[in-house]
Amino acid sequence: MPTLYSKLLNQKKENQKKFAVLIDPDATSGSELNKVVDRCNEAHVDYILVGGSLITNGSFDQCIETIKLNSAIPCIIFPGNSFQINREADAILLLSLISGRNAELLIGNHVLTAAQLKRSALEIIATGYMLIDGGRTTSVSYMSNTIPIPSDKYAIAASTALAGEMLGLKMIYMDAGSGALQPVPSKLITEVTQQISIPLFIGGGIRNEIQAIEACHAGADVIVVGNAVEKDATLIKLLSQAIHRIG
Ligand code: 1GP
Repeated sequence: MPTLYSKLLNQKKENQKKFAVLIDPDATSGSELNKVVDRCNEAHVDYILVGGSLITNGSFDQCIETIKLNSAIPCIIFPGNSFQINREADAILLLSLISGRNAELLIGNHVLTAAQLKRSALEIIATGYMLIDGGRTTSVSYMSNTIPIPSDKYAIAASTALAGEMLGLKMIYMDAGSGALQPVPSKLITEVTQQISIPLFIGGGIRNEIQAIEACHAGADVIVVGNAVEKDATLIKLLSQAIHRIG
């Protein structure tokens, strides 16, 4: 069976654009979660990401269980912290927060969880995670105790992504943070894609088809949307169609 990562590489090679819905177990649970999963199935969403900066009410494990029971869409953990591991998911983005200088998030938490991850059957996708300033302080910036890269510092972003690739990371996820006022700017996406050859996920603050299409044209391979589809689940279909029309 091809791994999710080998599929991602093929998709990138063929210039196909993919759409991922991010589910935060704190914000979407119970019957609401079932509805969102149904909509993802109907809209042929490519990936469902699960994670949150801080889960207080929702159940992470139950969320994964519900998704796996009701959908064949690959379920990928996008962990907000090292507690968010569940072997029923298909893969986990092993995030190294390369835009920051918090050693725990660059390597510390990975050491703590490595043995557990090895025992699980999860596909591990080593990911260079880069926070980009999206116009306001986001939960991830506060919780990670790191400063995002300013959104007009193209060379810093491009060199950071390049260094990540040179270190052997398998993909880059540039995130303006959940609920960002402005998504990652197109110019910055283009500058980064000119430097790297690994797949690029873009998320944070994408609210409509125009922004999603712009990010794809700029070079994103996978568009991730959370907040906007939490507020209006009908967007799932619109975004999926818009992104898939490109490639
Ligand atoms: C956040 O990239 C994700 O880490 C998605 O952001 O919730 O703003 O869509 P939004």
